[in-house]
Amino acid sequence: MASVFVDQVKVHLQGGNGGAGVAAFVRARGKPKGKPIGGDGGHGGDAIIRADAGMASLLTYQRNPHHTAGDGAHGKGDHQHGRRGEDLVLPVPRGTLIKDEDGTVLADLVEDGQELVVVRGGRGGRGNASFLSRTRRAPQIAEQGEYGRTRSLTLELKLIADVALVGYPNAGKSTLISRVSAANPKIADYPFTTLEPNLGVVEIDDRQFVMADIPGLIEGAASGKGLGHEFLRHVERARVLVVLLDPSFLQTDGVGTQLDVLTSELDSFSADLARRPRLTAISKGDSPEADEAAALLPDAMVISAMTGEGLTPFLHRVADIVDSAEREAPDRRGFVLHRPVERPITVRREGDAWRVEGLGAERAVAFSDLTIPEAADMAAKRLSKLGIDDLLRRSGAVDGDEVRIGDLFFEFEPDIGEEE
Ligand SMILES: Nc1nc2c(ncn2[C@@H]2O[C@H](COP(=O)(O)OP(=O)(O)OP(=O)(O)O)[C@@H](O)[C@H]2O)c(=O)[nH]1
Ligand SMILES: [Mg+2]
Repeated sequence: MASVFVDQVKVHLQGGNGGAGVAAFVRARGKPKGKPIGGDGGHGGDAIIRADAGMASLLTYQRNPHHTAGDGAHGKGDHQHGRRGEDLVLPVPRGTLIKDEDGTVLADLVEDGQELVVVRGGRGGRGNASFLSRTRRAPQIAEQGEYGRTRSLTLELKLIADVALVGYPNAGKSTLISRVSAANPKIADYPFTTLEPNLGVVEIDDRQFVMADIPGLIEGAASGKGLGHEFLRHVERARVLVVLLDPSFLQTDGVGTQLDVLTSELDSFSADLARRPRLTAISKGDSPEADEAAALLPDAMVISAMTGEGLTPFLHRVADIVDSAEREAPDRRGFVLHRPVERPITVRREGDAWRVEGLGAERAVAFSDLTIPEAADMAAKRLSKLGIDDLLRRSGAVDGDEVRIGDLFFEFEPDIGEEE
């Protein structure tokens, strides 16, 4: 159980490329131009992030952060459309937050199967059969497939534990979890032995809950001292907190002070955490100082992970509080934000030229062969319709300037295509 706990990774995902449409004709006797029969390219596969109850950590993405969805196949003659590219599905543990590069939370995947399409595959290009119209009987043109986009995202896992053990360094948290569950964290008589949270399933009679052992907290933890701040995020998701106080000579603060410090750190971290049900326990009940501590805090339960003293009633009490917390606040629902992934069209200087960016602009010129007058004409009309001529002119472009869209370089001639 004491596996390495990766809780934040950056992934770089790419949608599949769209397949190209094709320009093809079938020649029928007596019809010199032939009938267009070029099929469309298939769309590229999407990149999808999906919560999966079988996943325990984000470790695999730390080792391997780059993933790409399948490409769409090219269209063929005879009206055959290319096959759609295969979707890329990344399974993540429940409780994973997805953030974009600005830090905006896009989804909080809590339930098994909950998913978010994070990158759409590139669109397949249309074949010339799609351009057939009453005025265009023999279209020579076909579109290219769109490139799959790349997107970098941060995945962040917050533990989903029923109970989190909160206490000073050395309070005996790791010893306790190793005694009551299969978790097997490192234990030592120096502070900050635990650097990463450990999860363990606790079973008592026929009851069961998940306990988290987190690194020790010290005064100022909520504002970043020690290891505290980082790990209080994990505590946030636990339904119940067990505040574990250490009566032994290892601590300079007495149990009363420990309780005050821990309480104020939890409360100042978040209002949400301040309302969390809590149980206070004194650890190391076998130690010579335990009786004195117990007399100071008569409401606290006294336990010893070493001898097992008090553990059975303690675990039942924890299970009771978990049960009632569960009844009051059923599972938190995750959410998925649906927002347009397309960026608006922008123009910027690139050396002496103008670079136009945005999916719409790239789509407008994505023909397989722009030397065909028909294709060039249609591209110019699309650009003008999107307002790109205006945008360029407002940015300061003049006739004859070089304009770049995707891989395409051409001269700015704002009059083309403006009649329609
Ligand atoms: N006598 C006695 N000693 C204990 C008991 N539980 C833990 N200890 C000792 O206390 C010391 C600290 O134990 P840990 O379990 O590593 O403490 P921790 O709270 O996980 O510490 P950090 O990970 O540093 O925050 C070790 O030397 C343990 O052997 C107990 O019930 N009785
Ligand atoms: Mg520990």
